[in-house]
Amino acid sequence: RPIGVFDSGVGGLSVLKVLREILPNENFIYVGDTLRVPYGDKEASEIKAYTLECFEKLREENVKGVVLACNTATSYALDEVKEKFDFPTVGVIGAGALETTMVTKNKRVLLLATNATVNSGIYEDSISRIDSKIEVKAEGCPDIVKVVEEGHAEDIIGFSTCKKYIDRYNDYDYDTLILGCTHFALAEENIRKILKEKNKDATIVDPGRSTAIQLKRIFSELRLLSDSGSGEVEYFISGSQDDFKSTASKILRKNVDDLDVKSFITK
Ligand code: DGN
Repeated sequence: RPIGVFDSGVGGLSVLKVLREILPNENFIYVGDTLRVPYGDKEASEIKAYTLECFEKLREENVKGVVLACNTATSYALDEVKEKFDFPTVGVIGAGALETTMVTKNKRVLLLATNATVNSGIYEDSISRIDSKIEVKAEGCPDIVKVVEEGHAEDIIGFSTCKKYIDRYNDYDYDTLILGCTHFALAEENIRKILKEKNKDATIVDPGRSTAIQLKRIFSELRLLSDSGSGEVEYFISGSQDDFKSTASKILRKNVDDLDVKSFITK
């Protein structure tokens, strides 16, 4: 049975990439709610309802477990999906918060995320439960989601969009930057370049990557890992196939025709 990966859009592809590297003998089902992306400026009730609906699709595809590869959905819907679905689900925030506490030395952290994740305060809460002395400043960056969905994660448009937000913290002495939205991990190279231009020596934490590593450990303990898969991925998306294929092929550096993309209908 495949492992499910869910995001509101293409952001979860950053997590899928890592999962395929570290679990080459698994197959995957990717569900992206590209029709209703972004989730980041929606009400909590909507984020929950949409996430639950997409999990129904994952159940239909008979997944053995899911990575909730969206920080926004993790913030608002992780408890509910864990309660309602009997396969294990791993959210992206726990592992990211833990890694942050291990990485920061001066205990000053910058979090870039969606407005919804920032408003939930979930990173601050999770981090301060581990180390209450760590200060987190958080910035909602909706435009990064937008340009990444449009395929600009790695170009100059992605660069200037990320820079606009990071520039606001020139006077903040952070040593750790959290990519608190899976879309932002796709722009990591641009973000690294921006920090370098500023001579800013900050460690970048990608919670999606830490989560993939955590999932491998959890699934191995649950004896859910397979040795018969081959890294195949079936994509189910709710929006335009052409838009998804063009952005995903850039991100995955694959030929559009090699992507197995199907549509699913949302309510
Ligand atoms: N990729 C999602 C996240 O990690 O929060 C957010 C994208 C969105 O729907 N705004």
